[in-house]
Amino acid sequence: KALQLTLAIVKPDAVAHPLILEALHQKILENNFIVIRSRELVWKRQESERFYAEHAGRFFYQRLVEYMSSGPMQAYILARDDAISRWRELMGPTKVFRARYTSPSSMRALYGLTDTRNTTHGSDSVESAHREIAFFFPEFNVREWMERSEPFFRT
Ligand code: DAT
Ligand code: MG
Repeated sequence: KALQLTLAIVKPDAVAHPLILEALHQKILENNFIVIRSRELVWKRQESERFYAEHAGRFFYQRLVEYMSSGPMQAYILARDDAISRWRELMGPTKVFRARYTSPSSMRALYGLTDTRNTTHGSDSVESAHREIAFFFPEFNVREWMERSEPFFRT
């Protein structure tokens, strides 16, 4: 099966706890994701605003932007078949209380603090995955990686 790439973030609340970060890494590996790139970074407020521009004006936007620039986070390019939907399935629903009722073993159900501080991010479409990979890893060329490396990982 062909691999698909997605952009995943472990958000600041989860990076701040080493055991939670380790549990999330275990989830990544247990679920047969390949870590293609990984970097730690801290966003300036403007980067946070730009990444979440689609939510500008929503009641949680200021809170979200402030939180996402409040400390170190870890960003990953992950690969597997159906990576985008499989990663979002592991994350669980956006809202933590809903996650706890409907997907109690999801990452947000287990580790989420609030609807904003909800542990992880995952791209929601092929287009957003490409846009978000470019945002975090500007030197990474998706098309070139697919041509050169993807065949070697194919299962
Ligand atoms: P997701 O992260 O599941 O793709 P989204 O794209 O709708 O969700 O929203 C982006 C982030 O904004 C989300 O991870 C946390 C925050 N957010 C979304 N809806 C919220 C709400 N109702 N209350 C508080 N924060 C919210
Ligand atoms: Mg989203």
